[in-house]
Amino acid sequence: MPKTVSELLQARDLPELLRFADGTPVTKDRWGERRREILGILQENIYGVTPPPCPVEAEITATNERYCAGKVRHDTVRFTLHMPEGDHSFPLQLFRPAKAEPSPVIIHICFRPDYPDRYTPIEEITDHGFALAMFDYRDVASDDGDFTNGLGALTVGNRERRPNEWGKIGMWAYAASRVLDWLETVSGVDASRAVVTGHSRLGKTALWCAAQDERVACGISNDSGCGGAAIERGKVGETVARITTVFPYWFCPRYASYSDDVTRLPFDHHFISACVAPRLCYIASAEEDLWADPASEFLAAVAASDAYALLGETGLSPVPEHLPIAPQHFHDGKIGYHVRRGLHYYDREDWLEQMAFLEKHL
Ligand code: GTR
Repeated sequence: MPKTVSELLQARDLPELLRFADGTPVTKDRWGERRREILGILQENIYGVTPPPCPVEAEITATNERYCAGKVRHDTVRFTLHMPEGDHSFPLQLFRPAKAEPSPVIIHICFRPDYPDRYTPIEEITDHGFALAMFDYRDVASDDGDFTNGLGALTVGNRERRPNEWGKIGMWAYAASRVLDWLETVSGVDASRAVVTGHSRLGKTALWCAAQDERVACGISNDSGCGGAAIERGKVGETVARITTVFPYWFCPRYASYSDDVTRLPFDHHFISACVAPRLCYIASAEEDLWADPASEFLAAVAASDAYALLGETGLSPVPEHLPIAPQHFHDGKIGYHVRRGLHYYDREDWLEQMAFLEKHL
C-alpha cells in the first residue's frame, strides 16, 4: 500500500509553521508577525538580506503597436534601478493587449532576452488577456560567482560575502519587485493583479519575490525544486549539499552550512509558499523531473496550506489521500498545483494550467 499524503508529511518531520521561534502558537491575529519572523529566517539562512526598495526609472526606447497583427502593443524599455550605491540599467519588454480595460500583468523572469521564446508563448498569454513584462535575469546580475557586474557590483563587488548577504536569487527577485513598482504607474496595466513567474532557478526566484512582496497577487513556481518550492527534509534528487556546491552564489553563504544535516535548517520550504498567504500561490511539477522532486513540491503545497487555513482561507484543495499522478491539477483553493507528464521545462501546458488557475481566482 503506498503511503498516504499525511503519512508522507509526518515522516518528513517538518519544523512547525504555526509556532513562533520561541514555541508560542501562532494565532490568526499574529500571522503577520510570524510571516515577518519567517522572512527574517529565510533572509538569514537561504537567500540573504534584501535591501530596501530603490527609486526606478523606465525609458521606452521603441514601440510596436502592431505586434501579433495589431492585437498587442510592445514596448522596449530601458529600466534603471537607482540604488544608493549607483545605477544599474537593463532591458525590459512589455506586451499589452490592445483592449480598453486594464489587464492583469504577468512578470516573467526569463532565461533569455529572446521574444517570442520557447518558454514564453507571448501570443497565447496576451490572447488570454494578460499583459506581460519580461526581462533576462542575467541582465540584472550574471548567473555565476562573479559579483562585479549588475546588482552584484553595486552591493557586493570583489569582497567576500557575509554569511547572510544576498545571492543572485535575491537580486533577480529584487529586480522583479522593482519592475512591479513601475508597472503600478503604467496605463493599460492593472498592477493590483500582478503575477510573478519563472522556471527552475527562476521559479525559486519568483517564489521568493512573491513571499516578500505583498503586492504580488500570485507567485508561480514552475519546476523550482531544491532551494525553491520543494520540502528539503527527505527530498530526493537535488539536495542542499549538491546545490550549494554547484551554485553557491544563488544563495547567501550560510545556506551551505546546512549541507551535512538539513534537519538543522530552522525552516523548511513550505515556509516560503506560506509567506504568500492569503494571496494566490502556484506550484507546478513535471512527472519526470526527479531532480526537482515532484513529491516534495506537492507536499510543500499541502504543508503551506496550514497558513491559509489559519487565515480562514483554503490552500491546496482538495487534498487527495495519495500523491497525485500526472496529469492532474488542483485549482480549487488559493494554492494551485499541477503535475504534468514529461521533463523539466516551462511548456505551453504549464502556462495553460497556470492561466486557467489565474482566470478562476485572480
Ligand atoms: C539545475 C539546478 C536546479 C535548477 C536548474 C535550472 O542545474 O540543479 O536547481 O535550478 O538548474 O535552473 O534550470
